[in-house]
Amino acid sequence: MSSSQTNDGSPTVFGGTPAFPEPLHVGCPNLGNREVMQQRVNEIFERRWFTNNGPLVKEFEARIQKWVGVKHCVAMCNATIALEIAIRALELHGEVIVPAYTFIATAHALQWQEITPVFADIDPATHNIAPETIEQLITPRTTGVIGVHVWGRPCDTEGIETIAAKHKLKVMYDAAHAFGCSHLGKMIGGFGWCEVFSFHATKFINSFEGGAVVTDNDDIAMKVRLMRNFGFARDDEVIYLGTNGKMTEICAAMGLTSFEAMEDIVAANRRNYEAYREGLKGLPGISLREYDSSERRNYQYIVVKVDETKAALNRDELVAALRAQNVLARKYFWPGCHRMEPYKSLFPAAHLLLPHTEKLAAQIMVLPTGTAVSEADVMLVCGIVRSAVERATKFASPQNWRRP
Ligand code: T4K
Repeated sequence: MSSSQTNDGSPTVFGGTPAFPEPLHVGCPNLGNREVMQQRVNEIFERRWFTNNGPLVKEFEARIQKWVGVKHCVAMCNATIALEIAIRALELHGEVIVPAYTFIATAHALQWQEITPVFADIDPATHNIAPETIEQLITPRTTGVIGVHVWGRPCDTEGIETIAAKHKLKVMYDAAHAFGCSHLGKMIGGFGWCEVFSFHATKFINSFEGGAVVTDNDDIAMKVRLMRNFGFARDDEVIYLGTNGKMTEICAAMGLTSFEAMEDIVAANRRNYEAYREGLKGLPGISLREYDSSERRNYQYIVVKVDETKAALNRDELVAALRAQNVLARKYFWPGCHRMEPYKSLFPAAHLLLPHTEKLAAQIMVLPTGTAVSEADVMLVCGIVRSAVERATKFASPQNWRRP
């Protein structure tokens, strides 16, 4: 028995030593083979080629391209810059429809370039943009739609693209969560005009910081490559407006190392997901978002919905109970982009059109997983959730309301 457990093996949920002596993070990075990584770093030093489309960046792009099955992969310093560059390459302007239930970077990538993000509601069953909400948001200024494959679950690409085609809108996807996932038998990365992956430290595959635009469209790829490197076509010749979106060699080294560990990472994520499923089974008001195993999934996010009408405690109370035990559960994507600046000042009434986003953002918490989290850790986390829910239920039950 560890010091973090009581005599009966259950975690010390209320008071006492935290169940975990060190914080258990959501998004603790997956490492890959450290020796191989160190070897790559040594080679970078020997070559003295640190950035500007070096050999490891080219290798990383070639491997992503092949794995995803697209013609082009352009690696970048992060997904936010990749989104901004992709948006420019598609020549989006005016208004672009995006879900409010996403990481703030999706909206900021538009607003940063003075394009108005118009927030659409989600389908509460999938957490993704609901195609039927898109049409009512289209105005003469609308030029595109950005779907987000939230938690790696693919958007309803057919639904979105049918509406977009009808209104001559361009569609791209924020696939920050969805590397290694498939949809209708095809890898994510091959949908829309282009898609954007994130390789941030907290992601399924990571390059410390990193991202990529993937596309089958030669023209988009050419523009994205130019914009990534200040618009340089060759030495001393700038032919396009650009910025600095380049991925460094050290990031590509990590990206390759992480890519090679992909199957181990999926296996650890899947093992933890199954353990959470078992450990949270039957708890009133607690539902784990299920993965559809008929397609490729990365199992990177453990997403739990807390229904306070059944659990007798709300999401924030449960997150507080977990944090007291050093389990740093996260409330992604609370409170929704529309309730963050500058959007809440720009569109103070946006929430009126976003009932599902509002409800879900208040109910979801994300729990730790990845190669740094063991099955035993998962069982302990589930024990904390179970104790918190059982205790809340006990206090909420009418027989406990009587005076002693
Ligand atoms: N689109 C979507 C849909 C996204 O979710 C994101 C990013 C983007 C676009 C933009 O991609 P990038 O430009 O970042 O490539 C985190 C990540 O920073 C962010 O990449 C991610 N989505 C988002 C969902 O989560 P924060 O603000 O919660 O980050 P932070 O620093 O709190 O880290 C999350 C947890 O990870 C912490 O509890 C600590 C742990 N952690 C973090 C780092 C960096 C570690 O244990 N080790 C580490 O090295 O946004």
